[in-house]
Amino acid sequence: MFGYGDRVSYDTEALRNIYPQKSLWRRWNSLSRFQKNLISLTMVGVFVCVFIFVSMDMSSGLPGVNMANRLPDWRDQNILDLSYPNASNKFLGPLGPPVVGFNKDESVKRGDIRPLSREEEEEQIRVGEIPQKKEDQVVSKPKKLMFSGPKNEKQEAVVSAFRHAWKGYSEYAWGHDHLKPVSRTYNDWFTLKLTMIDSLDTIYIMGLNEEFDKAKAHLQSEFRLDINKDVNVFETTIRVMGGLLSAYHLSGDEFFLEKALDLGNRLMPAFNTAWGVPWADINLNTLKPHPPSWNSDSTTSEVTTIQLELRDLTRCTGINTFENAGAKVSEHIHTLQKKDGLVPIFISPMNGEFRKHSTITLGARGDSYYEYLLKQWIQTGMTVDYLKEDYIDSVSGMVKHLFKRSGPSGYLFVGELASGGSDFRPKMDHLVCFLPGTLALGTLFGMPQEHLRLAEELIHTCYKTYAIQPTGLAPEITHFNLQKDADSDFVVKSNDAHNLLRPETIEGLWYMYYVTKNTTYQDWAWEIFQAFEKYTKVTHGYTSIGNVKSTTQTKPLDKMESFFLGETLKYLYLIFADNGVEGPLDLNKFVFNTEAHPLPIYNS
Ligand code: DMJ
Repeated sequence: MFGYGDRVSYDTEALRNIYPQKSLWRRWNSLSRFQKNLISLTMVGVFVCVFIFVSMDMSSGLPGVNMANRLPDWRDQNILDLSYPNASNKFLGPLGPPVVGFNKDESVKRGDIRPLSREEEEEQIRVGEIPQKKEDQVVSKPKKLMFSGPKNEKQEAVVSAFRHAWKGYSEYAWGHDHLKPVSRTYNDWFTLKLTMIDSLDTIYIMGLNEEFDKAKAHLQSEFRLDINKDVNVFETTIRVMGGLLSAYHLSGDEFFLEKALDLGNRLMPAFNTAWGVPWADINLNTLKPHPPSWNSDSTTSEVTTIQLELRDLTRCTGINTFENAGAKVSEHIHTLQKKDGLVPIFISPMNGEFRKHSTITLGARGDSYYEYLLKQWIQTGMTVDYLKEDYIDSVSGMVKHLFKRSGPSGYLFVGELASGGSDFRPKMDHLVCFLPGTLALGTLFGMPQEHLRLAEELIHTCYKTYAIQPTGLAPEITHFNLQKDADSDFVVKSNDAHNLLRPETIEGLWYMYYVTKNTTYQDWAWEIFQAFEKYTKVTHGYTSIGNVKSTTQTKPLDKMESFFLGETLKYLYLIFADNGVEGPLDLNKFVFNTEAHPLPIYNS
């Protein structure tokens, strides 16, 4: 035993044999204090660097290497679950093909990522593949389309509204997501230049060539997709990918396609789940997908409202991955049990199941699932039967469970089923007003005439939600009275009395006019347009308002949504065209995505 401070004597020779490094110790002891400190500091520095490197996300690259423009590469087996269907494409360049892979193991947990086996890979490719289309896929190459600008006073009025909105955006929010027209500043949601990209095709269709060229020049020099930002997969697809693809189809300019492809590549890791149901959000730089902070599930309408854009991207590039990823989600949801064709609004990307007891609605989080059943069927030249069948079933389900009449006037409206389908609520979001337009569109492709009759009634109800308010503008949500002897059909709670400049009713009016040629729909659209002019126009643009129930207390919310330029003003312009058909925008040739971006109809 020896105590603290005792000197210990060693057989140094023996120790030197056993622990030859002991000589290092002796050398260390012979160093000055300064030398020791220097070496210690260097070692700590090296340790810290190694630690940072190891804990860094591999997809964000090596220090000193500019990863800014780097896309996932099929060679990077360590970063993502990879599988890549054979496809050659001129846009791949040095970045390599996009990646997507599907782990079919049911027990897979978030983060459990493994490469697919050869058999799984082949099966995956088959699952999403549209028959006839294999290696010999024909790549669609658009010709530049010509639009000659407004042809009557009403179209001119809409163009000057657009110019007013665009001026405010150009002056105070140029290159940002949204204009705040009251405070004369901007708001960035995803930092993806949303208003600019959502507006490109509206600008083009209105014949505003100078504005189009200026926006394109800005995008060519400033638009980057490798931003370190979590974005919503659905919103980014419908607004940005949809906007870029549509600009490509109208202008024929390949710059827009290249950007759409870059975005498509960056979104693909979100689909890397057991059943292909994508995560709601993804970081466009780290390429890490994840659920939103408030919910572990994805939203049903979101995961089913990306297919038009992904398919179009495939048809334009020849890369099957995008269409396969979208088709896989639709095909999977097709197999799930529904309530007479109606779907709950949440679905798990982990197990691919609908969340039990979630609401069934044609409003927020449910709406465009139904819209894209029909529109995908149209886009594929009416060749994919299950889409048509699911759409027809869903309309029957709506009639059976969601359509009711209000008291005292008997307006047809669309309610919701809460608690997993057992509890009817007479509540209708403004968003539901996409439905008459979709029903009318279907009848151009042979859907039952009964759908048009329903559409006529529903668009009338939607119009009424505007007309009965003192401002002539609809609230975000309307409740309906079910009693025949009620005082009024409509009840608007103060929390629901805002108007976000949404397009759905104008959209529905355009489809109704296009299909029926009944000019009453143009008259109603003009009335609504006048109300926007009167109550939402401000010096530097148009603003959402907080209260449609008062003409003096409209409570401007200081935000101009990108869809006001992308959709609302576009549909207003279209409805005042002769017969509702603006130049080459014929509904037998184009299908509009849910953000009003026209995409071509294919024959399969
Ligand atoms: C748009 O972004 C799209 O139309 C989407 O499908 C739902 N809502 C907004 C506009 O209201």
